[in-house]
Amino acid sequence: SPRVFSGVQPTGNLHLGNYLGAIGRFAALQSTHDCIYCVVDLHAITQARSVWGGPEGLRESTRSVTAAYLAAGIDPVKNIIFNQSQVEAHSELAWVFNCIARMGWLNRMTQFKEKAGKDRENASTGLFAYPNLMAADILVYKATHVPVGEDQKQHLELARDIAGKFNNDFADEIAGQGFGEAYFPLPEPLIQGEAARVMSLKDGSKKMSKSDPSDLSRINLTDDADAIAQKIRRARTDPEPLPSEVKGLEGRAEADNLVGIYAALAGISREAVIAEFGGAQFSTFKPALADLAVQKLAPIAGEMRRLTADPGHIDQVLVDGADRARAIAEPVMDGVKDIIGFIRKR
Ligand code: AQP
Repeated sequence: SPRVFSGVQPTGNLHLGNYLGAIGRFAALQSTHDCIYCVVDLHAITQARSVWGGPEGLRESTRSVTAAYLAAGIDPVKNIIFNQSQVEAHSELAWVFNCIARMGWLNRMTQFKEKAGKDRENASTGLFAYPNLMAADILVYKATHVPVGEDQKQHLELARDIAGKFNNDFADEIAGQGFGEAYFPLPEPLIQGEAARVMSLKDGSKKMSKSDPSDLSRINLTDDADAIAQKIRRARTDPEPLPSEVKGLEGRAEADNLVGIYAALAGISREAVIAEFGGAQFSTFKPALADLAVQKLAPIAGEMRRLTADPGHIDQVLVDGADRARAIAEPVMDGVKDIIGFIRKR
């Protein structure tokens, strides 16, 4: 049956991009798929300590991402919710994939270039190998579908390349041990709908991001109604009113972003937003957008606050989820060991 895997890094404030591109879509998949949703704490430490906040910050963010999953309606009994570092197989398979992926493949990853910035010599080797760990996260469950924002598409293509190369390099052993033609499925991205890529409120050419130094560039899931309204009011726009047709948004990145956010929050198309607001000034559209954002986000923020007030409960959700995740991942990892020729206890 189709299996979904996705993850979010515990690296600080979750924002509207994380919600509309990822977390907000996760719950919808639980009726049709087996879903595994991970808090990828091993990924978080690929960046500077100041980004993930040190041990206290990491624990707090891990609980906060878990709370966001639960607040977004993901059922932790029907699905699996856990933090990555509790399931050792992620690290084990990532090492194998470090030996499958090629330097040339990783050299093409744009996220590394963006996150490493100018000081590439000083980036961690973990940040460089990040996509190999991400491939391991997905493939250690033989997941077939991965709901992510558009920014992760390139990493997913790399995961497919890694799965394909492993299947190919060990084709004889895979067949010989009765695993059939391929050991790993080639996972497919699920990138759907409006606002799969939410842009910064201050610069329509950059994605909304946790690590942007300007808090005005993003709407955090924990922002209150005043903060949301203020950030939308101060969002950068051009001076023209909204166009009367969607194609009039071309070349107007900031306007397009706000229309896309409205569409995604309302669960309608950009066309429907323009049908309602075409010709309107931003002084009319922005307050409507702020009201909608508050209406959609306030209940999630409230539920996250309620859940994080009881860290013991959240930690138990993660421990239980990790036990169930391990039960799937370990046999897959045992197969990898047998295929490669690592001797293990039987
Ligand atoms: N701006 C965005 N629009 C749509 N989707 C987005 N995602 C992130 N930013 C946007 C999606 O959120 C999921 C989790 O992302 P992550 O926390 O694992 O890491 P990230 O992609 O590096 O996200 P951030 O928030 O922008 O963090 P920093 O600042 O560290 O780079 C993913 O599915 C991602 O696609």
